[in-house]
Amino acid sequence: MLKGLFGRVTNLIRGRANLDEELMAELEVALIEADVPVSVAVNLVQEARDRAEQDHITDGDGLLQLLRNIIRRMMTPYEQPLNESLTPPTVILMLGVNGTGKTTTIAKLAHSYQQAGNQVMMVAADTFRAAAIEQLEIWAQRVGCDIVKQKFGSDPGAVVYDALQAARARGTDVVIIDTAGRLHTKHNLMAELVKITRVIERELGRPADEKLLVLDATTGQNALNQGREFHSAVGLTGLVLAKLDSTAKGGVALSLVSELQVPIKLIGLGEKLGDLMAFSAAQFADAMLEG
Ligand SMILES: Nc1nc2c(ncn2[C@@H]2O[C@H](COP(=O)(O)OP(=O)(O)OP(=O)(O)O)[C@@H](O)[C@H]2O)c(=O)[nH]1
Ligand SMILES: [Mg+2]
Repeated sequence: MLKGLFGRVTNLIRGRANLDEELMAELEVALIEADVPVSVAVNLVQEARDRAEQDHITDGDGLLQLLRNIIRRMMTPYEQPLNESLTPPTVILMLGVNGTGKTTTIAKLAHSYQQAGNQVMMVAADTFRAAAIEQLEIWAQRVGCDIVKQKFGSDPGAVVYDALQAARARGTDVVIIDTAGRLHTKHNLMAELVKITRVIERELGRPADEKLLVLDATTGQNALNQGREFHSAVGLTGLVLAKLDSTAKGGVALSLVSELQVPIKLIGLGEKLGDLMAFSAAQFADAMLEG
């Protein structure tokens, strides 16, 4: 499902009989064009050059394997499982600007927790759009999980408060909260999200177990800017890279971790309930540079 994230890089190198400086320069350009930040691309190529010399690697396929290893090592610290609370419920706050894939990711995640035998509750705290509440309801029905909602326009903090009370009363295992991706202003949005995190902290006596930012992997630099803003506002615990099935520019993942130093917890690979995977550095590196 996950492949060819570095299509051009792979095609450039595969089958080359020897490695010259021209190829290394082209490699750097191809990495940058796949959304790898310039400084990271320069370091990657330098490390590849040094190791190729050390290990007497002289052809393209050997270089591809080298790059896979380097990228895997770079990404491994950012491969971490979802935090789960020892005292239920585990609370997951899903964040992200509009259209990145929040609601779809919530549905996929709820499905996966349900399949594993957990009792799941969705929380409709995107009260800014009436359609957002309806969408989440449809997903909750499909997944067969609980949902807590209020009227369109109600206070999201109050929705979350009610939901946490209900989750305790019902013995819910996992609570997944949908939030708005857009309000009248960006300032209002961030203020509201911070307020939600405070309600959770007050009710649980600890922060949310996960504050996940959903990013659209096809948006490159925008994803990075969103990452910076949300991280500085609420302190993210992880990233979700949605729509990785729709891009040949997987470099955004390298860019995000090198800049934010926040783990990538999940990746989205399509629109169906089953299209969600835990992030794996090894799989990612292999997919980026297919053999
Ligand atoms: N190909 C692909 N499409 C996805 C993926 N995740 C979500 N989508 C699609 O992206 C679009 C937006 O997804 P939503 O889940 O509604 O996004 P959202 O962040 O909740 O958007 P708002 O509620 O408008 O803020 C939908 O058409 C989804 O089907 C994915 O991993 N791959
Ligand atoms: Mg939504």
